[in-house]
Amino acid sequence: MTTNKFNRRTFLLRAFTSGSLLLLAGCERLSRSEWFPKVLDSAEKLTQATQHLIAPRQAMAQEFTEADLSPQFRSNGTSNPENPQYQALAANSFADYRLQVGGLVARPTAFSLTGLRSLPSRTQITRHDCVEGWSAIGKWKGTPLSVVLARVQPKPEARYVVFYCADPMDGQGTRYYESIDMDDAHHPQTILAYELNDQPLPVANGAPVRVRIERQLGYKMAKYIMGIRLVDSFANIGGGKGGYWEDQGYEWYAGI
Ligand SMILES: Nc1nc2c(c(=O)[nH]1)N[C@H]1C(S)=C(S)[C@@H](COP(=O)(O)O)O[C@H]1N2
Ligand SMILES: [Mo]
Repeated sequence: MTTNKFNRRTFLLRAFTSGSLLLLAGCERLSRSEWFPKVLDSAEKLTQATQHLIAPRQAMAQEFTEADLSPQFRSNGTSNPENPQYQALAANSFADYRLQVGGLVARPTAFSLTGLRSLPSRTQITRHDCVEGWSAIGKWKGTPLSVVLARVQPKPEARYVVFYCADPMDGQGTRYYESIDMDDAHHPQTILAYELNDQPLPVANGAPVRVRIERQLGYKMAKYIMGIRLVDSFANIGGGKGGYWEDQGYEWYAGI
């Protein structure tokens, strides 16, 4: 049984990576054979690597060069959270900051800024597109979210990653928050950024940590991240739509 599954998986991996016309012919023939539908049934059991190969969502966002950098990366939305706890952390250069990662994970962990910086990092020069109609190219450095997830070990039922931010959005205790699914969470360009243009992330752009999700619009890229939770639903979080702007009517999936 196990050997059988392995063979099918190996076959599919080869088929999907071969990129040949023979494959198409093969698929047509296979679809009429008896066991092919069974393979499709077990599609969810395919390795994540295989899914990435076949899912266009996993394509990389364009990356640019230093020559393309915008002279200045503007700030939008909150530029300095009116939150006493945040202000106290900022006053001490975020030495006491702890990124709390919990929810549906086997090992809830609090990461200091030094701790995050000591993990493997990724640097990328990308274009940020805001729905309000402006773009800017910036150079971001940070910890791939996949690295952090590997540390905390998401449980199988985890479906979304929710980012909880420091900035109050009204007088009622509503704070900015956002969420993405596990595909975006594992995308190589999804990073917890702590540097912008070779400098520690400025407060105006989300210090000490903000997320970059390069295939989505600007409002997905939560700034001032204080906590991350893995959940199986966001029905009971905020207005239940998966983000502050989503609760006001924006699309949850803001792919570009
Ligand atoms: N916590 C928080 N994150 C946020 C926002 C915000 O107001 N608060 N604004 C969003 C929007 S609409 C955009 S376009 C970008 C702006 O990022 P920037 O300030 O680095 O330009 O952050 C996004 N993330
Ligand atoms: Mo935006």
